[in-house]
Amino acid sequence: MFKSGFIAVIGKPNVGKSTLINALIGEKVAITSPKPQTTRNKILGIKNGEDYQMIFVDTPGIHNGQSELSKYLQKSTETATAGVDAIVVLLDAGKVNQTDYSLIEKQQDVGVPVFVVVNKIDISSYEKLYPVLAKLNEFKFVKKFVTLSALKKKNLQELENSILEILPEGPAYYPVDQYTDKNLRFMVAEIVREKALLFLQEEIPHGIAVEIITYKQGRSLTSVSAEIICESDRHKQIIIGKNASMLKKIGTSARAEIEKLVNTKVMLELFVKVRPDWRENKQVLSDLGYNIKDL
Ligand SMILES: Nc1nc2c(ncn2[C@@H]2O[C@H](COP(=O)(O)OP(=O)(O)OP(=O)(O)O)[C@@H](O)[C@H]2O)c(=O)[nH]1
Ligand SMILES: [Mg+2]
Repeated sequence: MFKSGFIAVIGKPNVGKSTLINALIGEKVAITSPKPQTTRNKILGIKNGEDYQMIFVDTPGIHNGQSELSKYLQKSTETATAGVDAIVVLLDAGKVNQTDYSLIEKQQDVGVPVFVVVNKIDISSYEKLYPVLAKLNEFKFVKKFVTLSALKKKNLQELENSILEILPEGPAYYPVDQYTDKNLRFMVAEIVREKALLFLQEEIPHGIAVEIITYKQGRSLTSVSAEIICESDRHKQIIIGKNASMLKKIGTSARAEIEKLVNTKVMLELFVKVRPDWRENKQVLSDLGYNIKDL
């Protein structure tokens, strides 16, 4: 019997949703960063077993911003649980609060098995964890509670086994050699954004987007030019840095990773462009792939 199904992974920003999906798939499907609001799209991570296909849906962390971009992110998360076969609500062991409890409670209405997974146990003590687990146990409808570390790949098997148990019989929805629904162009833009998130500080990360301008893949060389879009001249200066040092740092780090992904040498040209209102402009958002109508 072949089993297959969709599993949405939801939770507050920064709890480790993308890290968990990457760890389960064993490939980098989604970018991760210490800054909240890293993921902006619903991204599928496909885990292919001999007799199953688990399709994990990565989602933007829940938050209540007011910008058009925020509305897009909120809608992505809301629609992510429609039609899935199971839901994983992910919590950060050290930061569980009322928002998490409300989110768990809400999933009861969806009517599919819900798993509550407490992540980052590598940096949490049992004394701290115990009251959290006691409180979580009050949610009787939850199918299973799992504690794990996505980063250290600890106890992933227990989650996998539990999901496999409830996975319905079904076909492989995607070719079995495919591990994501996104194309290389999308992933290249995301890698550039990840490096920018990593190296830039304070308010800038939330205010940037990356757009691929040209993408030419040859046999031994892939040429990419991309624009980092930001919201002000001051941000532009910081992103470029003194003698273009910051842009070089982002570019060098991104290029090394893109080379591994596309398996050729990579020429990466980065430009920085100011678009003060990009997070509010529906047309620009749509051009960047954040179109609320697609959700
Ligand atoms: N110590 C520790 N850190 C972790 C673990 N899992 C994730 N992290 C870190 O937590 C941060 C956030 O991880 P992400 O996977 O980007 O979190 P996310 O939930 O996808 O965040 P958004 O996309 O912003 O909603 C990163 O710095 C990860 O390295 C874990 O098990 N242990
Ligand atoms: Mg994420």
